[in-house]
Amino acid sequence: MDQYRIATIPGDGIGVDTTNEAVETLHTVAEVHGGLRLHFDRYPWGCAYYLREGRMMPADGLRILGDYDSILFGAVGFPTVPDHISLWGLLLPIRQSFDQYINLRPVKLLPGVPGPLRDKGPAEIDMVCIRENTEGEYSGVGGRAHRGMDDEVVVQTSVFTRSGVTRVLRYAFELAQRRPRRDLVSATKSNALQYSMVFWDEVFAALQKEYPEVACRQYHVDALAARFITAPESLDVVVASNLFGDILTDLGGALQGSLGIPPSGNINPERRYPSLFEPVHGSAPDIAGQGIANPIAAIWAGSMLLDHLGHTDAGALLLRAIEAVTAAGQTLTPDLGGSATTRQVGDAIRAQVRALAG
Ligand code: GGG
Repeated sequence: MDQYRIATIPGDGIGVDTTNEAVETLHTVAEVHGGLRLHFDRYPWGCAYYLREGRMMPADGLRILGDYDSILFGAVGFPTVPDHISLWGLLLPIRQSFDQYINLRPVKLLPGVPGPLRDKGPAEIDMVCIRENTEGEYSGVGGRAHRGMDDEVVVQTSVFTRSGVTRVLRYAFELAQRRPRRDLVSATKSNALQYSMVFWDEVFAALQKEYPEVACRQYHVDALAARFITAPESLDVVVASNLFGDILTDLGGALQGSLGIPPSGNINPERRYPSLFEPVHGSAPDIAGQGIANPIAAIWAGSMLLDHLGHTDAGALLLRAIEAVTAAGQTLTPDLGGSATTRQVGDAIRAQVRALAG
């Protein structure tokens, strides 16, 4: 029996509802699998915690999380706390401290889900985006001086290191090499960002020599955003800096029919630290507490977690169960045009897990 300890941080808003469904569904997968035991500990950190304690997580929060095999995260952010306080108080310190430098985000239109693009179905929308996750525009370097004065000055610095850029691009080459199309696209903006993105492009070009079998292209990120819409079928693996990747993958979520669908893995490939799995979506305060949030992104994040733990059979089973529910089209939340609740979609996926395993 393989046993794993998983920390769950449901966080804020709909993160609570969708994480509950993900945990229950992972229990179901473990039950039908037979050789897998998952133990979950729940940490109620987030904006409500901040209002009580004056911080988003306890001072020893990272030490606590460091003992787990994996982390399942919901969402962070609520109107009661400024967004930069909540994000920098919880999610970004975890990504940086645990060196989760890969943010893996599949962009795949699931069967039965009506995508927003005419003539582009599941065969055309099926790529993987890799977002650099610990530096770049999210380095957190900068400052403000002369606050509120006429001569106020604000600096926010992007930091790109050779080791940081090389490792994320290498990961992208390795992934592209393992996929049948062997195709890799890099997002740049080296016409305007003459230091950081010229450097990014140089490292990309140097690595190409090591992976001659991978076909490589690069696009300025604005043109690439347009390509996501006009020709998504031309994209297989896309690699981007932290902010570019964040923006492109929200666009990717829209291509998938709803931001309630895409998952993401914040991965430390060397496994020196636990990796964190979460839906791409945020806390959606407008529908929080209504029980109608789409749990698919959180449950799919659970499938990625199983893959990362080495149980790719269990991860694949869970993804097949999600696809069976979307293909049937009968139990969908309002973001996908249905009227089902979060709970009903979770139940439908768990029923499919049992049916497919049996
Ligand atoms: N579940 C993801 C989440 O809560 N995201 C909130 C957010 O604003 N994230 C910013 C980012 O990933 O860059």
